[in-house]
Amino acid sequence: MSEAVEYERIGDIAVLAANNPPVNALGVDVRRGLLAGIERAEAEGAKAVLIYGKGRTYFAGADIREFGKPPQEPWLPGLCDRIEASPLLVVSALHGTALGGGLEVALSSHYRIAVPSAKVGLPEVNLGILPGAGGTQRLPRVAGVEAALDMITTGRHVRADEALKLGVIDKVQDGDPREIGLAYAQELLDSGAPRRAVGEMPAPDPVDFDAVYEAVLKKGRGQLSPAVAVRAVQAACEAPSFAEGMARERELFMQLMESDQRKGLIHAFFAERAVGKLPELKGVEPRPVHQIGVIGGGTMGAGIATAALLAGLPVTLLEMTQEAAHAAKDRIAGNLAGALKRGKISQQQHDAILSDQLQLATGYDALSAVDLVIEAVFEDMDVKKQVFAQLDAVCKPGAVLATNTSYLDVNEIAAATKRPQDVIGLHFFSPAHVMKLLEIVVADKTAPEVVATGFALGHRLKKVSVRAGVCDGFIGNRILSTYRTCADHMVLDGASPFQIDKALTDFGFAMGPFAVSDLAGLDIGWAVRKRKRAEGLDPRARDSSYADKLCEAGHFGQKTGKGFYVYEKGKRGGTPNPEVLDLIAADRAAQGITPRTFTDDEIVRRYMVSMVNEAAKVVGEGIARRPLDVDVVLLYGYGFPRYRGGPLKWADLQGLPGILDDIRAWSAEDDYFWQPAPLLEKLVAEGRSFDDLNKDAE
Ligand code: TC6
Repeated sequence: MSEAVEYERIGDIAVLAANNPPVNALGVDVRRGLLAGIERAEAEGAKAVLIYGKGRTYFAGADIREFGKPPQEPWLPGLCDRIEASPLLVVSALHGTALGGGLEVALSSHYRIAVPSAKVGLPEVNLGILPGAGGTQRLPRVAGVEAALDMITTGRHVRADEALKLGVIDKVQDGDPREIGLAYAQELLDSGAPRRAVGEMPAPDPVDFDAVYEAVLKKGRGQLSPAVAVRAVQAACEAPSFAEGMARERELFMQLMESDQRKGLIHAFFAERAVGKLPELKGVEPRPVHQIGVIGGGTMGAGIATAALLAGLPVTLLEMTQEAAHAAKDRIAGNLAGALKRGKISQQQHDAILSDQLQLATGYDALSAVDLVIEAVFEDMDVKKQVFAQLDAVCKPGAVLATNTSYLDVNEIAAATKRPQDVIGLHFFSPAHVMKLLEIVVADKTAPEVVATGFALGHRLKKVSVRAGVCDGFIGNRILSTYRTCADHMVLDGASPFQIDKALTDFGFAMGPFAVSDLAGLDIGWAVRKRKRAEGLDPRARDSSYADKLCEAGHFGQKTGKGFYVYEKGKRGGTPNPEVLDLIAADRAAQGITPRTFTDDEIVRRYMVSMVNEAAKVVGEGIARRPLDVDVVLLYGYGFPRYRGGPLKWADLQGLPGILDDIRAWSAEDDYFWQPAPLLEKLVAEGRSFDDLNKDAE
């Protein structure tokens, strides 16, 4: 027997207990153990087999770390068929998360019981594959095609009560999985229940699979796995036999397994778990945080306060005046009403948060007892310095003093206090109670426990936290500024903002850069351009004025109803604003530029290559620790298509030499903007990839 599956005999029942922490992934040892266990139970004359998982869960899926490596026998589909074919009565007892290959093992068992807190699901499409061990063939047979399509194409986790209604499990009972499983198996034996193989059930009735395929493809914005999975479910209905349906599933599974999308999505899965693991934080204890202060109750401050309140942290919110404080409370109440509507909190929790957990204040003394304070005031260095000098005067020793600045120098802000070791940047993304990304900006003197406290807070607020160093814009906004500039250059040279937005949404971005500017407010970019011009632009840098003209006319994007697009009340999205084309034409004429045409492919290539080049500089300078940190920032803060894995994973998949060649070629037309990142040159010279750097850091 393998150690990953323990064998025990209780009367007529052979018990197979998986023991492969942390999530009982179905790696090769577990698969061998299950196969050996079934064979032994049959050889020893047991009448039933119980399969369950030790520790926190039943099998949470195939072992994702094995993907892309040579497969080792027994394969999961064959194992599932073998379990189902057993003449013994096979029962699975589920707790924790029975996902992917885990649910497929359960579906090959003849009966399934689960504890009420268990969740089941087939989330494979989120990893760029489809259920490849019979899930697309067995689930429709027990739950019907409609429910199976929903579960398989969304990958959602289904609670035990719903799974019971759908017929995915047979019984829900509180208790220890081993105990309830044993009792259920005995009950089935005693009642003479038949062996019940899902694969032997009749094929389910078909639906209009072409229509479902098209709808799912459209919803996936270029992601293929959910749509391909529809075709596998179709085979469950239409293939002449169960075995032929399984063969079709296998064929489609292998297609997806070979795809770049699978590589991108699995990179994203591990990258988002790796960002919080920093060697310098090993063994460093975060400082306790029981209550926090937020300074400034605008959209950002109110969003941060909401996120903290939803995580159960009491908040003291400081504003300049009573009126401003009450307006901030209204904003928070609006955010909480949204959370209530979406079922994230109950009415009782909503009321308790507003009445007991939120304190309003107008004087700094109110912050004397908080453990951590986040400043979200106007983006102006002098204002920030005054705030931090005041915090230094009133906050208790050891309190963490955080700024939510999105580009200002955190070292300079820290220098306004006598305790720079306690100062850190916590850069939330708007709306802060919704967006998952948190950049944890570590300044020169920030103490390790303060960094650990930032990560602990991020975890508590359910954020994906990424360490960043200090520079203008940190990781995300610095890279954004470069690819946004690249888009501006393409506009000057002949592409329209609308063509660029369309090319990039076709590539998979949630929105194009010009639609994003309209959403954020064109005044933000305008202020940045004015600041940079005031600081003095490099004479080699290209500049443009067409967007300034929109702002001068009072058009700030969605909030004023007009920007690059025109927004009509009550309608989703906008239509292109034709005036923009005239402004661009005037700008080109003033600069003596003769416009040329761009293909969509060239737009995407230039935009992506500029992003990769800046990202390589960010990693090379140590602003991001690893390429994967950049990838996670772009995935969670900037609408980057997850199935492409992030810009540096995309770069690896494209090939770094070709990217460097393009930068060198384009530098002939603009050698200021297209300066190759030294790290990119080094990797190409050494024949290495960004992923190699990720591995070096493990
Ligand atoms: C499949 O089954 C295909 C079948 C067809 C075959 C033919 N493999 O997320 P956490 C690790 S596809 C390997 O922090 P949580 C994870 O990396 C699979 N490792 O915990 C982490 O390691 P670290 C379908 C895995 O409690 C540790 O376990 N299944 C796997 O927040 C803890 O994970 C899925 O897609 C795995 N399958 O959430 C489920 N799963 O400590 C994927 C986890 O070294 N997993 N690890 O960083 C999840 O969704 C979540 O991990 C969870 C637990 C809900 C199971």
